[in-house]
Amino acid sequence: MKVYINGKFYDENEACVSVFDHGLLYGDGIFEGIRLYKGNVFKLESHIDRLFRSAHAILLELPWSKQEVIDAVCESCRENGLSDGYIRLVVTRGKGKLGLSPFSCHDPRLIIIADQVQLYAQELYDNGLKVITVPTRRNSPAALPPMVKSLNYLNNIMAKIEAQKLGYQECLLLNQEGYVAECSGDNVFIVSGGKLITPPVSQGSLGGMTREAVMDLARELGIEVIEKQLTRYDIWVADECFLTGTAAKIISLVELDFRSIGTGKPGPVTKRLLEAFNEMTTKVGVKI
Ligand code: PXG
Repeated sequence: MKVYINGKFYDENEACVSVFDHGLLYGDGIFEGIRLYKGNVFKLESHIDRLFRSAHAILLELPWSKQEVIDAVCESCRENGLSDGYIRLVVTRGKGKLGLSPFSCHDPRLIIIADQVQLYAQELYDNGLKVITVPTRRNSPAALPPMVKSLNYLNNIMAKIEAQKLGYQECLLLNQEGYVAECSGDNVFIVSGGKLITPPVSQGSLGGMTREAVMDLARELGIEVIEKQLTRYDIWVADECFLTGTAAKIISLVELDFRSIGTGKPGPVTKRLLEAFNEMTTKVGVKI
């Protein structure tokens, strides 16, 4: 595999950054996870827009235009002969002096890894996922806004560890007020009374690309979409629940905190949305 760093491709064993890169020293940087479906990069412009918003939020000036980053992503896919896969885009603050100040860093690194994606096992798509709420709360937007896709993912990692130690693959995180925020790397939806409901991103989640796509698809299918605050109870008593994310796509959640959700099996609205989503991903996107 060839890895792109600032305009050049390196063999995966030779692709590296300095140990003085603040991305490593302080988690000072940002990233994107993007999917390639049948030669089409899904929502590429939207991902790059989000990357630039994340950069703006952490006062990281990117020396590349959006188009240059888009071209680099497509080139990385071609270089690796990919037509389906996963693109991990990372921007680090770059090499600098020891100390928190980012102002000694003058050369950010743009790293692009184009690889295969690891999915949940098919069995979990067929039967749904069981999830537990963990004690770790989602970062407060007043500390590190969850809208920033930063290299500082310890909040999510701690939550994931807590779930895995208890034998679960994914977890639900609540916000500082105890309302539903999101899962460690996925947004949360419920179906209740035929309506699709998800917490607004202001409740402490990332504005997911898959989330956005699913909301658009639901509206096209005539399903009402509502953004409102949710409690764990709302999920326990929902007709259906599912998670959305670039890696997972759409996966049904059939149990939360030992309570089965709906029939305890993936529901009809979830299935319809997944079908519509799968159909769309092969048709839209930027051709590499
Ligand atoms: N919430 C969080 C905290 C995320 O990190 C999502 C929701 C879903 O957003 P998208 O835009 O993917 O629909 C994410 C996505 C990785 C990786 O390499 C992380 C994500 C996606 C893909 C890969 O760890 N996070």
